[in-house]
Amino acid sequence: MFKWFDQNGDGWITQDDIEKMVKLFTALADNADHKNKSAMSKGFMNWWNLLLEARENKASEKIGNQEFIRIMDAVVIAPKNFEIAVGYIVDGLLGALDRDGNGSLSQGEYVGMYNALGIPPTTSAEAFRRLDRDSNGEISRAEFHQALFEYYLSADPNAPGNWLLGPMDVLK
Ligand SMILES: [Ca+2]
Ligand SMILES: [Ca+2]
Ligand SMILES: [Ca+2]
Repeated sequence: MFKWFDQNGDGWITQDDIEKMVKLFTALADNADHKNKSAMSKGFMNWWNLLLEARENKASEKIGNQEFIRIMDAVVIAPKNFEIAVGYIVDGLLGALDRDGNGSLSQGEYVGMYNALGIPPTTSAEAFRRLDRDSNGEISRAEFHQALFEYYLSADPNAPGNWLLGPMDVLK
């Protein structure tokens, strides 16, 4: 994940990298979809501010790999922080992908994420099946959130949420 955030690959996360992540994610939304673009943008900026506030070396505004992992474990996964960082991004992402506006993701809408992020869609059908826990053919907001929490917090390698990691791995 650090490698993904470090968009220019210089071994540090800086505000430039976060702004590139924002561009990558907001490009998923329709041009006129300011609501979801702004949710994703706020989420990444809140995340960046959490990293900045918790960093040890206040003299420079950059975060290294070890410190990133430490702050993720100690600060970002606290429910209150997770919600305003990752939660905002997830809500904006779901809203942007939900083209028919019914509040959940069909398989076609879900695959849109793979295409837009440049992830080969080979695992998307399997991932969709696993994330759609009640097998009703749609990924609900609750199922999407649960997947994200498991992706970050679950120690169980078989947790369905880890299927989100599959596509993310491709980006490393
Ligand atoms: Ca960087
Ligand atoms: Ca939908
Ligand atoms: Ca479902």
